[in-house]
Amino acid sequence: MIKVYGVHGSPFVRKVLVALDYKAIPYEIVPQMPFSRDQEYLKINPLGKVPTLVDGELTLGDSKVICQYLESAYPDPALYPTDIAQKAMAHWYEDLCGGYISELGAGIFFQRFMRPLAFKQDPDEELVSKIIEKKLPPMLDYLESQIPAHGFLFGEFMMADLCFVSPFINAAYAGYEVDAATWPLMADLILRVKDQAQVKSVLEEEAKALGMR
Ligand SMILES: N[C@@H](CCC(=O)N[C@@H](CS)C(=O)NCC(=O)O)C(=O)O
Repeated sequence: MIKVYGVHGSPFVRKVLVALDYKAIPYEIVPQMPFSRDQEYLKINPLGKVPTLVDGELTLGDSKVICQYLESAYPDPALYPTDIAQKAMAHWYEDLCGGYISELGAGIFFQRFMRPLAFKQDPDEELVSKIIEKKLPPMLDYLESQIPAHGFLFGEFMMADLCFVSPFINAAYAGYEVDAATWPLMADLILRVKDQAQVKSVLEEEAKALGMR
């Protein structure tokens, strides 16, 4: 059976679990904390990051690569568009949201959620304000400009929709909500993605793991 190394709460682990659930592929989660520098784990993922997916002889250590592998190996139901230009856009969205925008969401999450909880330190509110007031608005303006008035980014729910929303799920754990008056399409997409059955069930597990339920 496929193994996923990681923990609930990571936006990258979330992508992989949603993809597996969406495609109804059985898997087990092997609990693995990020930043642990666990020597055994570094043997299968030298970066020490989560997730890592192990499928028989195959070991992959990056959520984007994992999701693309799952899409090729288990194409139905699809989580990426087949049209070449749309697929390229989906990959661009995944890079942007899993890279820079995810770092911004993680910044808020780390300062306001992890720092007090795990390290008993006060959050750096100056840093958080800079993210919320200066860095996120141009990103949200861009995301807002990409969302159609109806349906999901490519019609049906796909990985790109989860990538748009995921950094803001983590930021919301730390009390940040996207302002629906300024970015109405984005605020609505967040609600609709969170309401997808497979996303909902992974988020329920996250809430338990993060002590919210
Ligand atoms: N590009 C990687 C990023 C994974 C990542 O940064 N995961 C975080 C947890 S949310 C991590 O393991 N951080 C530990 C570290 O940076 O050492 C992916 O998409 O899987």
